[in-house]
Amino acid sequence: MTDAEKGREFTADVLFQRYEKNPVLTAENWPYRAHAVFNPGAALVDGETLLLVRVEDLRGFSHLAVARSADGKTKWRVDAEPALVADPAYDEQHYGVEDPRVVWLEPLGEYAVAYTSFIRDETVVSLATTADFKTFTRYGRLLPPEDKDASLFPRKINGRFALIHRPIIRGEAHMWISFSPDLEYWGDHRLLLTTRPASWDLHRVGLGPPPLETPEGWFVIYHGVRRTASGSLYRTGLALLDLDEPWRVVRRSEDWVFGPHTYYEMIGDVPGVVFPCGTVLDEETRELRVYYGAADTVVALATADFDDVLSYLLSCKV
Ligand code: BMA
Repeated sequence: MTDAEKGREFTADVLFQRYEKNPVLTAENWPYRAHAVFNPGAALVDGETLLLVRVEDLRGFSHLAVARSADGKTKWRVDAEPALVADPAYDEQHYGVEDPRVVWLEPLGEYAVAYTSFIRDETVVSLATTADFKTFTRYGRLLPPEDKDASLFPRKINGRFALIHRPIIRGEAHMWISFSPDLEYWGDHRLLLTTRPASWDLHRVGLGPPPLETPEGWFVIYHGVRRTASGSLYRTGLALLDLDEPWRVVRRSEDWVFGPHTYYEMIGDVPGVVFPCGTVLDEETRELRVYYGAADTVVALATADFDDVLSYLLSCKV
């Protein structure tokens, strides 16, 4: 039976296809000693796909490094040196920097990278901007409590910069949105998207790649966590936020749309994890490329027809 005959054209489980040559990057591709490469941010730079990849060394500490490809799928070129390492001058402990989300930040005319860093043994969110992924302007840590999974929106919303992030508050892990006039002072914190009882995303939720602007609203991919007897399962869901009032969730998928399944997602340092941090949308073909860490070990790619994904999401409730 075809998917259409099963009535599954736009159901969650058929939207994303794994790239047949996955994984696209592994530690073997690295020009220096690395243990694992995963959870990359993504951007289009000079017509090429640039991945800012989390590279874990053999101490277990991570830094960020650049890989480029003309078609975003093949012939990756990896820089000989790391791009961004933890900097104690900005309160970043030497344990490393992780899980970057990259946006082209219109008002600054630069890329903004939000990433996880460590202070007093706790994870927090740091921000840096760059024009070339070689030199970075560091803003340091953004907000005080334990925090992760952050990205700026690509433009100001009603005159303010906006940030989605995932603080841990009283042990709960929900997504929040905060606003700033200058990228330094943050406020108007609002609860955005919460875990759902008994669901696949009951224990934790966190932003995946940066929000993408569409005429219907801000398109968001997020990860949800369910703890099981044999570890945590990290799956992926979708949400749509109001364009002008992005703290309002107007659609949310009830099902996960992408979950760990294949060998490179089930075998590795942390089995059962798909963790997308970057997307590239091909405006001409409408192909959405989602780059994700698989099992905290390798970088993989899933593609989808963006219009099918949006049709599916618009068919969902909140
Ligand atoms: C999250 C983050 C990710 C990681 C995931 C699965 O909390 O730390 O970096 O990929 O756990 O281990």
